Amino acid sequence: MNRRKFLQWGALTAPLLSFKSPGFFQKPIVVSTWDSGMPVNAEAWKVLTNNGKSLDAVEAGARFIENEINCCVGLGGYPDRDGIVTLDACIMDENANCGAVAAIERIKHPVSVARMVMEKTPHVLLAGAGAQQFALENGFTLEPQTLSKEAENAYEQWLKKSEYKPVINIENKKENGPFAPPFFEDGSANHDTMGLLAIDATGNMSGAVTTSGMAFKLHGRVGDSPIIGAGLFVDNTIGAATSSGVGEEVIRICGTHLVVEYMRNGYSPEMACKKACERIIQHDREKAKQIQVGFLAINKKGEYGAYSIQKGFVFSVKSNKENRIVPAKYFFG
Ligand code: SD4
Repeated sequence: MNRRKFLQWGALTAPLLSFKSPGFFQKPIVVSTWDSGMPVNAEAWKVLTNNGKSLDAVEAGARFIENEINCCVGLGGYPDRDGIVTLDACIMDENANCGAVAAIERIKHPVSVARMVMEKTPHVLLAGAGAQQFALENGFTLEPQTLSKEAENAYEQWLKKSEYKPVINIENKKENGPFAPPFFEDGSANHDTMGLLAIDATGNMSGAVTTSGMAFKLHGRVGDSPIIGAGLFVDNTIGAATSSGVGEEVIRICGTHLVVEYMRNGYSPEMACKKACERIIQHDREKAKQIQVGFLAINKKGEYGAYSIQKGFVFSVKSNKENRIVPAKYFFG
């Protein structure tokens, strides 16, 4: 392509690239996955309106939902195939500092362990028994190895068929109340994830993710949620993204890193999320029709947007002007 043609092409595509998402310039702001993000945002908002740092805000939001024993995030979540709850979490700040824990057991606040990995060690990710050991050495308490009542019921049901079958949009629990864990007669697999992104009053951006991962997974399975660049990515000069859904598909495309790179190339948060979903669909369209993946992103201006493969992905927004649940656009539904 010669220079003239290139410039013409640029002029034609510029309006597309500057496509505006439904959001508008604003800070502070916090966005989070699913409708269960509303009370999570409220918790983060307390920090943000107190001139707090975005890093403290996302940690506070994630801790709030980890505390909800009747929620599928945290120790109240559904177990793996062997009946054990294993948790994944990560956190990332405006200076590209990041920390994560994967497949950690019997620790109530994996997001805070992730933050400690970030702040106290030269590492990014600790897994399994080592992550638990690190948590215990740093003042966290070992919780009992029990399942919540709902998780136990679901696990018993699931054992009848023992079939690993992720359920699309299981996280959208409006019908069951904001925190009620979904319960299915046939024990079909459930999962849940809280991903949140915040910009504080100084304009700095952070993100956090916490999850019990896909229910009835193999013991030791790690999803996208604690993987920096898959379940979460923050570039303070550009924007941040988080994901929910079948983590293997997100890992395969380095999903949230891809979303941020699309924003770097001029796409709006919503278009960047759409293009990342497209990447998954391009790999295997028929398979993609059977699964859910949703991306949520925010850019430096405080514009936000999301996109999912299936209908039903929603996210929550809180700023000075908004406090609402927003449905994401989607490919199939
Ligand atoms: C995982 N991405 O473990 C997570 C699951 C999830 O809502 O997002 N659930 O693959």
